[in-house]
Amino acid sequence: MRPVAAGKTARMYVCGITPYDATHLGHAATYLAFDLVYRQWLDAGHEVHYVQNVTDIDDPLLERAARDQDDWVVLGMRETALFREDMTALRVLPPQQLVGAVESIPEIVEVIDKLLASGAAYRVDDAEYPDVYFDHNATGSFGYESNYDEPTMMEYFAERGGDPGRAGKRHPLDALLWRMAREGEPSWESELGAGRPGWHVECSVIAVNRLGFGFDVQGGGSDLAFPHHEYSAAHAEALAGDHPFARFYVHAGMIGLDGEKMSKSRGNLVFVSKLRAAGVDPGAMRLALFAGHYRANRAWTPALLAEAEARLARWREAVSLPGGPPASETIGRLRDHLADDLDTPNAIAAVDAWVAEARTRRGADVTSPRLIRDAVDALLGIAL
Ligand code: 5CA
Ligand code: ZN
Repeated sequence: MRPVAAGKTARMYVCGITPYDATHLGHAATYLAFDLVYRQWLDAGHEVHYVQNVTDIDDPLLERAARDQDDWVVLGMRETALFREDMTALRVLPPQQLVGAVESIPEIVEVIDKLLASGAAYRVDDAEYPDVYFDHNATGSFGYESNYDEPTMMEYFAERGGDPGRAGKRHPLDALLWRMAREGEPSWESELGAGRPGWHVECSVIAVNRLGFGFDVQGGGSDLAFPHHEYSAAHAEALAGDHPFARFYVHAGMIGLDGEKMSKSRGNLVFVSKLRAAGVDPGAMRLALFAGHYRANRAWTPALLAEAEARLARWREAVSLPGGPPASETIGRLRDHLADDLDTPNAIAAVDAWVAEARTRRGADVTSPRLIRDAVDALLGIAL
């Protein structure tokens, strides 16, 4: 990430949850990575405008509600509330705006209308359900965000919510913008006809309407690099006739459990709320997830957590001592490592070195324990 001028507001959009299940450690790792970005910017003296969405209407939510004979609205509200509680417990700095898809439907409809008018969108050739699709080649620069070749795009498109086989589309990679109402599905009246929005256009519109076009960071997990972020960018770029949607696309690695990506659809989940209920300190969850680099796919294991708990105890003990070795060099290294693409393993190692010296050799600097505690709090979000 390149620094922007001091005093200028940094603008970040991070893709939020689809609230059909509780927050697991994979979600937490992604939001913690962007929390570090936020903290870096604050430390550098910037103001931050941070927006996040909640995908409070989409197929997975409806499927889960049907499975559990739950009301999809109640399910979404309940899981969103739990997510916010988990994020607060993890000391994640909240976005200034947390925006639902449903509340954004009027602005989304307006954008789809314009895309239809400009020819970037079209209705499928289907008399019963003339859904609206996006011509993925409308901008001429489709594919620049993920840099995948077409076979890879096709594979991920099919795997991650796309519908390559939908009859009536001009191209298998064209993405849904507006789904006309189906029997038994929620829908909203609009000038497009009653229906509901596609997934990518939701984030595209929510981001640009709040942050402006060409904002600094579009974030999420690496599973969103394609199709989601590619299409969000293409929709906005087709609308604006400008490029790029965001200056940096930042993707966090996937957290796995027992050799597989942790995912709601696979059900191999460790929930933040369960760990909290078991008395696990949120600082230990942070340390465990920060022990690996944010971009790396990595595994969650009980040993990782145990190691983080032991480290947290050592750090707490060291900052409670009446004195320690000087803090300034350690804080400088902590800042430098985090500024280097959020290199948390080395940032942690820098604090570890100070802690080890404080615990073994003590130290005469009576201000340093407090300074280290404040730096760890501000930069890593961990309360010692
Ligand atoms: N609502 C959409 C984004 S608009 C969505 O992907 N929701 S989600 O609930 O499935 O995921 C929320 C965030 O957590 C996304 O940024 C996603 O990339 C990230 N995420 C999901 N699973 C993992 C995982 N196992 N490891 C790391 N991040 C993950
Ligand atoms: Zn999104």
